[in-house]
Amino acid sequence: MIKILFPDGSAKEFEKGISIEEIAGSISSGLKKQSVAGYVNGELFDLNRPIQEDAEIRIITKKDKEAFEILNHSAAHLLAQAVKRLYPNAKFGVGPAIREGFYYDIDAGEPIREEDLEKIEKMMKRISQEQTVITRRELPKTEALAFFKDDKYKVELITDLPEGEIISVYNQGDFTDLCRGGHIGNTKNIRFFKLLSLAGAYWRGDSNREQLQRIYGTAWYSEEDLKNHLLVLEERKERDHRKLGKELKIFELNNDAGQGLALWLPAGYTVRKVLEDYVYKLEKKAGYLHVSTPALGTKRLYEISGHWSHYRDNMFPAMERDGEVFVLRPMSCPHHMLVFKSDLRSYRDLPIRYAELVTQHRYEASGALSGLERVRAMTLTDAHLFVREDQIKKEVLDAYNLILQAIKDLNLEIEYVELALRDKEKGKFHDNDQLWDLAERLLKELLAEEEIEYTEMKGEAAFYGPKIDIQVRTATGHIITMSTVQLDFLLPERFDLNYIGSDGEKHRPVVIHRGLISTWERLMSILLEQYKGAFPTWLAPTQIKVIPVSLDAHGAYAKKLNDLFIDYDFRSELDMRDEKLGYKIREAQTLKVPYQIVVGDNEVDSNLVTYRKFGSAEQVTVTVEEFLSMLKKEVIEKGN
Ligand code: TSB
Ligand code: ZN
Repeated sequence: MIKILFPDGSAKEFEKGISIEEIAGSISSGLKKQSVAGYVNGELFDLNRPIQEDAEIRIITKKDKEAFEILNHSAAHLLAQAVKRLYPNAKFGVGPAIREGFYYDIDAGEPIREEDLEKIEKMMKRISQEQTVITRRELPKTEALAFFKDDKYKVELITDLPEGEIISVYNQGDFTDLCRGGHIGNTKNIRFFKLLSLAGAYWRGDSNREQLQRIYGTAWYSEEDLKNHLLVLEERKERDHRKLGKELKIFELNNDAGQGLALWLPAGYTVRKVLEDYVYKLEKKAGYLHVSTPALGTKRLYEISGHWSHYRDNMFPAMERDGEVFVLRPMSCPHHMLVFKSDLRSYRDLPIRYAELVTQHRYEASGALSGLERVRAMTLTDAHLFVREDQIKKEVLDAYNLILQAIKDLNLEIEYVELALRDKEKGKFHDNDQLWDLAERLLKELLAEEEIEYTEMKGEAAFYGPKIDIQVRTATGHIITMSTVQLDFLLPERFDLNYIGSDGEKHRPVVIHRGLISTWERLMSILLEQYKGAFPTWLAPTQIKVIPVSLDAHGAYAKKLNDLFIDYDFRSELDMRDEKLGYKIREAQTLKVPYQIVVGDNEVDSNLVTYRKFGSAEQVTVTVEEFLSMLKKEVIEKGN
């Protein structure tokens, strides 16, 4: 007999060799149905694995978060088994569970095509219906190597395992895989799954090694859960800014222009201009001064700042002409330091806040590029604030609040705030401990005083100082930085910046770097995804589309309206093409134009405007004056 201790502190005796499944069954048949695995003395055990000694156990049920991973890991095995049946020469890399499902890296001996996924999925269903028991076996390394001798990838994985480690394999009928576990007890329990996509993946992530094919899928415990998840995926695809950017003609990426070097199309550029004006006014009200500095600088400038030693991997290579060496700037901070240095400064002049829409270039790895979200040429809503030490907290807070204001005006959702700190172990940061401690302490104090919730991220700081980053979630589910406030004691020292204090002595200012609403590129990706392409009226590339029912009968009045709207500074377009009315309306709909105005007899006869708001089926008829004042109010209030 062995003694089993439960999480609630109770204990019970069982026959040696009892399994989690049997223990669950002895408690209730409901629990048995819900259980998927268990922890035995902290070790993950499959349902049917015999327990040989006294143990503390915790039963994992379908509701526990581990359960999803166990199911999806098992689904990966099921996928491999199905592939092996269809492609007998297939060899397998790794097949883990991931956040929303699973994948398996496969060398099938011949290319698997997108349309083959269906037949693989069918085979998985068939194996599931065969109701094969999944069992674990442990063997010594030499035996494992012999067993997998025909699969070079598995042989490599086993060879890399430490000597003496127990190697476990899982068998389900005609298929055995190297695996740590845990698993579902029977293929019949993997019922609700879907194969999603196919991608290339290098063996061990190394681009010099074999290229395998990665099949992604997802598995759930109920049909409803699976359905809901597929809906979420569908919705995400619809929201992806790369798709929306194409449909709405916002931007273009062309490999001849260069990877990550985006072209702004007329509609995209229009939105960008509106945002430029918006940012300019917002900053003017907050006491910023606007400057303009070049995208090219000497390499020397970036050696002085420290970018060349700490940030060079992110820069395009230097270029030489007539003995002078230049770089495309990755950041504007050094230029703004020189702007500060262009004059003598007194304590009464501070704070000085220089803002610029900074065009800059960064060498991002080609694999990291993603639509407009991560690019190589970008224009940042940048600013550098030069402040006295006694002004640090107020200026950081004001900058932070200005960011919040902009985010509110844009109606964007923040995922969370991050405090990015240095990681001493890593070499990419400047090494003055005293300055780091001071800067990090000040930001932490400020966040605590203002009761701002945040997550700490070690190692994510800039090389010159810690940052407060505002994070958003993208349609594909990952997190990116939108806005940032950064505290920097280093660059003022590197550039030997001074101001004359009230004591008549020289003092060092402190620099605050601020990214207001990211770069136009990243911001556009965020806006497209969060608005699902439907810009609010104040931002919409085209705010009004005027469509006459008949060109002859209504064209003249339609033109009169369109001219009037333009005179009133609205972005209005007249559609006088010789196309069917239905076609024109559908097109305005696809472009998500906020106001569609269809001009017919009624409008011409009584000087009226009939509009339909994007997203609403209702047609509303008003006087021209009413329409103008309604729209004006909407734009000023940045409403929809
Ligand atoms: C705020 N020197 C500071 C500046 O003064 C700076 O450059 N900080 S940064 O490196 O954090 O970048 C500022 C912002 O640019 C980031 O918060 C992010 O929103 C945006 N950004 C960074 N890299 C890219 C990229 N490759 N593509 C698009 N946007 C980017
Ligand atoms: Zn900066």
